[in-house]
Amino acid sequence: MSAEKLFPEVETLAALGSDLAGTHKASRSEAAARVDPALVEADMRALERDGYVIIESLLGEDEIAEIKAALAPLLGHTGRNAFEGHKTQRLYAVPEKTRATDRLIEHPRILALLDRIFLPNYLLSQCQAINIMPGEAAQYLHADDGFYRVPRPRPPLGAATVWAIDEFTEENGATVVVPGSHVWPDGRMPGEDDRKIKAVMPAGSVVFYPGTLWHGGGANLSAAPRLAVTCQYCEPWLRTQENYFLSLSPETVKAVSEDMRRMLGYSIYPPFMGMVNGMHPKRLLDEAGVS
Ligand SMILES: O=C(O)CCC(=O)C(=O)O
Repeated sequence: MSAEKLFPEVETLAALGSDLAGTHKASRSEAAARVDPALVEADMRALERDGYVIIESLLGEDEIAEIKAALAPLLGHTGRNAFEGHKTQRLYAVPEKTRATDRLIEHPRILALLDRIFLPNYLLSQCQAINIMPGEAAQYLHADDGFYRVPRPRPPLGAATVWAIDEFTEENGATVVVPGSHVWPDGRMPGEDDRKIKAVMPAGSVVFYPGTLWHGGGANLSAAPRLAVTCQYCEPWLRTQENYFLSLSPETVKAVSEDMRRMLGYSIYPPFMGMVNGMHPKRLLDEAGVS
């Protein structure tokens, strides 16, 4: 399958002729639309070629410090199995617990890529903090959207970011990616001979990859933890990993931006997937006086 077909041009909003919503039409992020198209194009070419792109230093020192301070008291128990990592702290349902990471979830540079890859009104599938502690073994390699049982090779059904809140180094558990594995067919798994790259990057940087790319958390051979925040997104017609529809409080929905609300389920996949009592879910916000 050619690279172009892996990232087919998604329908424009205007082409979404089946959007029957009268008031709350499908929409995209205004901030993402303002990102320099040359940057988005370069990121897309890297994604098509390699299956991942590292975008360095998107966060300032103050932002990193704020995220660290917000996450530190929330991080506690370690993983329950080898996938989560027995020496890895994982914090789930992050949007319900802190606003400090919203800037990662809705970063315009990331949404600009998602706007190119997915249909309008794509969803946030999960957001978690991952703190890999010293002595942790490498996570087994996997492709994030493998649980959607649609044969590969195919366009991605999900996509992920891993944000380096601590610097990612060769030793401390930087995400390991398998370049080019996003185009592999079903049944092909990474072997010893396949090239693997550690996403070494300064704090405040992000590695972005489609859900079809083989990757995993690295082994932490250093003496310090490696803190990351990962956000995953999916097509608007798929089930999300975290069930935000049930788990978000009204206070959280009130506090987040329009872009976040849309990604958290206050949106439909036209013509009506996601409706509430036959109406657009944003009617609930209208009725509650949340603008
Ligand atoms: O922590 C990382 O670098 C990646 C973790 C990951 O891929 C996962 O938990 O699904």
